[in-house]
Amino acid sequence: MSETTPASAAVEAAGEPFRYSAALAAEIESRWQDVWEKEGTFNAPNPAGALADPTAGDVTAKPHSFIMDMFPYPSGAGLHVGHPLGYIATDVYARYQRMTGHNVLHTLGYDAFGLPAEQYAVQTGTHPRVSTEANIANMRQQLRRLGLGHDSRRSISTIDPEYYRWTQWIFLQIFNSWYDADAAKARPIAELVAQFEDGSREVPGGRAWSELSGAERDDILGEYRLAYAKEVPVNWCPGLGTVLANEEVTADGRSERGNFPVFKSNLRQWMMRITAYSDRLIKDLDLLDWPEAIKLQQRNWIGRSEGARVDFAVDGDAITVFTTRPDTLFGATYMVLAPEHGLVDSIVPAAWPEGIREDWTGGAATPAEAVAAYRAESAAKSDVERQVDAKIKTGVFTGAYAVNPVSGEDVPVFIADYVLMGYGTGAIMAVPAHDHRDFAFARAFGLPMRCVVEPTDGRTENPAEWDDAFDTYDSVIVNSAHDGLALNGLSVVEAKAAVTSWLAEQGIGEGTVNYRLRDWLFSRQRYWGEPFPIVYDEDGVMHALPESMLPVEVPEVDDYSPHTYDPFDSTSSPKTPLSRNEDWVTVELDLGDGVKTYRRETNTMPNWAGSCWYELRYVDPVNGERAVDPANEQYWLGATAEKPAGGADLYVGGAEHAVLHLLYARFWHKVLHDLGHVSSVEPFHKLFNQGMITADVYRDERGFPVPAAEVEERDGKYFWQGEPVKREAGKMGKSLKNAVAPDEIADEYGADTLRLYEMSMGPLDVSRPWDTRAVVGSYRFLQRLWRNIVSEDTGELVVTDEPADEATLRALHKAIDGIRGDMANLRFNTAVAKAIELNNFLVKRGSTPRAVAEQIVLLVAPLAPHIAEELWRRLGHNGSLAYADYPVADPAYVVDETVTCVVQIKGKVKARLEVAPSISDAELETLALAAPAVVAAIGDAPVRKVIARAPKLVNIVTG
Ligand code: ANZ
Repeated sequence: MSETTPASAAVEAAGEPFRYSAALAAEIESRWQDVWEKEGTFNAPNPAGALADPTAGDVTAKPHSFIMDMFPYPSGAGLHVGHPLGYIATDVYARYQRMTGHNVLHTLGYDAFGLPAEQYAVQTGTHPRVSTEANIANMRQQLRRLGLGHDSRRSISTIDPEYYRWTQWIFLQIFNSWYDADAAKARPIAELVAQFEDGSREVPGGRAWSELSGAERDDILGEYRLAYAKEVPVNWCPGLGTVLANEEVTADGRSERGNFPVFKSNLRQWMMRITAYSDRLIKDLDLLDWPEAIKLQQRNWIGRSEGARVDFAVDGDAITVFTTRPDTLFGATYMVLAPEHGLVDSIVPAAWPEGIREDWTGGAATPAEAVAAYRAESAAKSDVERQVDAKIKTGVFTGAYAVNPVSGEDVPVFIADYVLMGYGTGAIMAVPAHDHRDFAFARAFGLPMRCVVEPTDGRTENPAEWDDAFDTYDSVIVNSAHDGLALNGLSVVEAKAAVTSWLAEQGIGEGTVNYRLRDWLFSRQRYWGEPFPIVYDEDGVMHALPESMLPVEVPEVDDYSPHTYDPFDSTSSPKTPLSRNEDWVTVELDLGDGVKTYRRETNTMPNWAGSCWYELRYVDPVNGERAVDPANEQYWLGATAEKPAGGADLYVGGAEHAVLHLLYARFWHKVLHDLGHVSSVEPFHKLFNQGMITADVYRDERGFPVPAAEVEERDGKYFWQGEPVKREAGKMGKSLKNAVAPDEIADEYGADTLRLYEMSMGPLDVSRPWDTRAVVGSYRFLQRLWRNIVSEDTGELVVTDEPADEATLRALHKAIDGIRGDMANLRFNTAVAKAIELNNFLVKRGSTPRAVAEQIVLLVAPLAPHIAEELWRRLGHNGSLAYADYPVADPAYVVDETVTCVVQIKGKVKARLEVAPSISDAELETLALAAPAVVAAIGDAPVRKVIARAPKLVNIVTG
């Protein structure tokens, strides 16, 4: 490295030879980034395999730390300053960890399959791979500029065939396994087949395994596999030609993208049996160091409810309901089925019963017509919309009556879309007196109500006089006795138990646990995703491809667009983009019984797939033999006393991933654990959610955002192109025209300033407003730091060789002590404040002893690594400080200085106390009165007056 590079020569020529300017920062930064890259400074050695480093010694003997960010989707818009907040924070932490002796794994990959690239391809004809790779290259460049210390050898991208080969391999592991509820773990499907074969497990349907055809066996195994294909109700969007996840459907039942109608339709889809893991996904949260709010969201999402199943007889059949309140069974005065419920058609009578209320029929001539019309209406609504309280009062009577099993009364059966097919059994017993939705529905349809839980809030037992349901658990049962069953006087809890066991005795119900969590819809009708490693033979029987045939690569095609239909044609069904490639779809393969013709599965995996296991690949990114070598997995992710379930040491990302990604990744990890592929039970030990960077949004009179950068302020009012605009707080982004690019700030001040500013804006987990004008504060700090060490005129060092005096050592060691604690606990904003304080102390002092200069450089190195490297070198060190020891405080200088306080009694000195200079009068008085010498001197004499003059004097008057 030469002293004067061409860039710094240009700076010198400009007349500010050695001032820390944007130009100097730019030169230092790019030079150090090159050094780091060339020397592989941030490459972390593995214990085994290709990334093992024989020169690194025994890495297993060293503490290690695996620090992860939620990896980005490489969008074409590039980054704004809000994106790297978390990446900078993890980098600061990773650098700190390296300097405290850890082997640190820190890298960043790309989550690169997904719809935007595919849509861009449809619009422009650019292949999604081309645009995605260009976006990745651009983002890499933007991130490199920030000086992030990533191990670039480990930066995977989910679209690399060498990566998705293993995504497909994991799919096969999941496909080829089942959940053994008795063992509470996944096991290979071959073990289930062996049980069916030897008769140790009864084959569903009662026939012998050997008598079944291949297709019949497939059907049975499909009921067990953890990945299975099944006809399920889905959100079908003909206008987009694809099935959508619930999250992609708006509250009014339209596609979030494109605003097309979405219909509920039954289609054959790939599913993942995540529900098998419900209990473990809840229980193991206790082992994780995650924000409580996120744990709670996961628990609620899984939604474990204890209750009962109850059969209501109807027309020779039975409707089974799920209820969490079996204690209120006597209060069930009607029933509701989800419109899609399978029993509806068979219970509907040919004609309406005599004297039927007109509003129960929906105006239809027959029950069948009423049902058909209502179904069509509700198919157009999303689940969210169906659950909105205000809209629950729609429904129609089916014309049928069921029998309440405890009271023996006939109760009318309705269909209404506030009951969802996907929850419980898709049927409810309605207890209007004690359930709010049922109350509203009963009021709307004039249905009877019976109070069965004694009101405790002063209301009467007559629901006709109520405004709303009474839903307490904390009361006793009333009006609930008939034949052999009497519940009156029992508490809710007692009554639940009594009813549940009575139902079981009668054979018409049982206690059960229900989960809100559904199996995961795992197929998409898209091009730009991982193909499934599945083919079908001529009989339509499904075959998993052997590992040797992976990866199944995304084929080259001319047309990526999904086949779309008339947006309102709910009877259409999707045709996948891949299915149009006959050459690819039809294959000749030898799957062990000679070459045969097969058809490939043409759905692709959802974009969640790649992010379900990337922590494992970071650990062993170039392994061609397996997804991850157990030795490497065990080393980086294995369980320890501090992380009982194992997992990455730190995972930083946005709280918006509280459920889907974080549940899916946990689920895959557990399956792989059960099957013996990984030792850890959980993927992420500590989770941290960074706050968002917000920014002012300016809107014109019509409410449209205007470019924030062009707004002028005059007398507290805001104007854009002369017109007044309104200011509000908002998210930073392109759509609100308030995005600030990191490159802009780096150009103006350097990347170190940007890093420092982002870290100093506030606590990491709190959202913070961006203020470009405030960035200069961080810049000035770095300038002062530079000036304390390097002459702006000559470029020579200005540090002195004198030893540091007591006051300087105190300032230094207090800063070290505080900053270490802040670094270890991700409190970077206060770490920055302490570094600034120390630096200001040195400014006031007028000169900087070399030993102190070295320490402050090391202290700020994780935050502003380029300037620190440069100063370190100028201070005479060779090579990078990335692995230098982080300063350690000398406790002798950390304890507060003390002053001597004199305690006098009646004017005579009786004791001397060493106290903190900041002590208050009251504290000092208490201390003085408790001092043994003082206690002895006072004896029995009454204390008349104490005058404390903190910190030096206490006068006690006795007698
Ligand atoms: C009778 C009853 C009486 C209920 C009462 C509640 C209060 P959680 O706790 O969320 O699991 N339910 C069951 N299946 C449903 C479905 N598919 N769609 C809509 N609602 C459904 O909720 C369980 C309760 O939600 C069940 O208990 C059932 O109403 C309703 F005083 O049964 B309950």
